[in-house]
Amino acid sequence: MPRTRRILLGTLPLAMALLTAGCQQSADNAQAPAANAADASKYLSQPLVKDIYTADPSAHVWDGKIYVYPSHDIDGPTAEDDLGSHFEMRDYRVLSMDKIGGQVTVGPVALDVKDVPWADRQMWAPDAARKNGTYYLYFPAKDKEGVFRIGVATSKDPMGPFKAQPQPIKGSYSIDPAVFTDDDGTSYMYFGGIWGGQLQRYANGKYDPNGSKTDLEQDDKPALLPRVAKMTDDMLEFAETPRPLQIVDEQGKPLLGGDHDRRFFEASWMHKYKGKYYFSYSTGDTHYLVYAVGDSPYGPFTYKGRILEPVEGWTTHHSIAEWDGRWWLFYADTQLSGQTRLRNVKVTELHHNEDGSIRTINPIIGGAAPKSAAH
Ligand code: FUB
Repeated sequence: MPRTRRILLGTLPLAMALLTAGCQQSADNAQAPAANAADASKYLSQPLVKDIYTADPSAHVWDGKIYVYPSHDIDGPTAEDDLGSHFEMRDYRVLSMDKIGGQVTVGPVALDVKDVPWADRQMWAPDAARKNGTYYLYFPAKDKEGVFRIGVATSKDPMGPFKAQPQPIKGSYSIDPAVFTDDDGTSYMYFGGIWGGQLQRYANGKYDPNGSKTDLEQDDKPALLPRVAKMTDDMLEFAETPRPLQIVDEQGKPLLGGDHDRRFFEASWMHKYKGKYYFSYSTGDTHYLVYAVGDSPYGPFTYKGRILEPVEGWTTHHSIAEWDGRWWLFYADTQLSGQTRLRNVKVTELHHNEDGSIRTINPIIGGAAPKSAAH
């Protein structure tokens, strides 16, 4: 199935969407999204910014302020395919806000692919971390050979500009880095993604350029797993060889490759709640955000359920952050454009139940989000 899922849109003018946005914005050199006539009222929340396209939001709260590190979507010439070749992003812009629902500032270019010596194209989903007054931007990009690596860039300002290290992180591969810092100050990177994210091409330990374009193609065998590695004290390298992060069902059995409703696809995120580790991710071609819970940052993690039903657009990618004593889900859909390659980030409240489970969110008001709608 191609990584494309166009939607039919209504006929309301863009002005209506702007009126119901609930957020203002400021931006340098902003690229205005095309007008879209979607009925804004059917969405659970509205785009955080409307003058550039953004996706894959990684949110952090630093000194009481909220910073969001998204992909910066652009309308490139490449046709849509299963490898995500149409996600042709070339730079990053950081969003910031003093409070949820407040004015959103869109920063200037924080890192451009032309300033990353090893990178060639496709600046995909980033994340950021802070340590000892330095901010670290982690990002996947294809190198000159077309292989995804993960790079790191540093700045003294959370909005950037960031300066990239000359080489990708040694031993890094695939996409979607998420860096989690535990209460003891140790940081871990979670990463990986199948299909266009190339994780399946490392099935035998090293990159196979002729490897599968999707997954292991063995539905009755354990699914491919995300990776985790502890970071070095300087946050610039892996302190150990990345290892697979086990995700099992309630019986302790590994999720299988054919279990597309639950198996890992991409978009790793980690948050800690009441002493438990919550690893969340996207199921990709079934379009769910789901989560699994464990007792250690290395797992194993037991699958627990869905966080978000399918959004409009093929991809779904999120982050979870605590602000002002409440938890928030940052996610994205294609409300503004109706096109998978041109997404817009959003935020909505996330609730943990008494038993630690997460209440499933439906991004469409009153929408049943039937599985058939996700294909
Ligand atoms: O935005 C490009 C890619 O699409 C991301 O890296 C994936 O997580 C998916 O959102």
